[in-house]
Amino acid sequence: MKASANEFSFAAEPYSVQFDPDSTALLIIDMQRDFLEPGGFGELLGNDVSLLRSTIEPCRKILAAARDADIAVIHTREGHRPDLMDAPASKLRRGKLETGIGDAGPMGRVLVRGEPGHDIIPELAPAEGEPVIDKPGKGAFYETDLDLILQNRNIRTLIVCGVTTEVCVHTTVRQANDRGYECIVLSDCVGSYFPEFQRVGLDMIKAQGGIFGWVSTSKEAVAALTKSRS
Ligand code: TIU
Repeated sequence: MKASANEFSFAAEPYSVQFDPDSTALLIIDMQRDFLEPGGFGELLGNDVSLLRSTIEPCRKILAAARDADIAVIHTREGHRPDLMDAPASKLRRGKLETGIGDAGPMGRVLVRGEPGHDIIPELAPAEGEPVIDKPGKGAFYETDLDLILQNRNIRTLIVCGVTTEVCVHTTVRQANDRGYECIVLSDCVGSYFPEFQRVGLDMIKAQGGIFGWVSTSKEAVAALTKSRS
């Protein structure tokens, strides 16, 4: 429903949220082979990566809708320089992994930029003109130019997808919220290796009147974006 000039409404929890398509971006977090395919960082951490794959189809739908509606699209990837100089020693040590960050794995060196595992999955490959933010940390605002890119495009609202819900999605949403962005997280477009963390992670975003933002679904988001440009 159109609320005022260029203001549209999004069905969400804990209550519906207004957005202006010109100041809205779709932010897709770390939909990389390293997290979604066997042999990558996610599996080396001991996780069942198949749990994340249900996010691919809803992400594909919202990505197509955002492109059709001419909404800004931004992708992120977690990874490090080949010399690993941007990886804290604590991160390299963490987990006491036999094959860890920077080591050779089935998809190249684990979580290293330029390696096959670091790529975004082919289903969600970035299109020309869609910025890809390479981030060394969990949060997409940490030591990246994401904030600058959003400010230069006058973006105020972020529709957030990606993996994993309680790690990189949560860290990014918390960082965005403190910077004044309004985040709408799509429950079927974010995934966790832990079903309990998925549920609680989403509850934490929308609790207390939307303490970090809103939770909606790809269906609602596709409907809202389609309406905004019809
Ligand atoms: N391990 C895990 O759940 N996630 C990460 O390390 N990175 C992201 O969430 N992208």
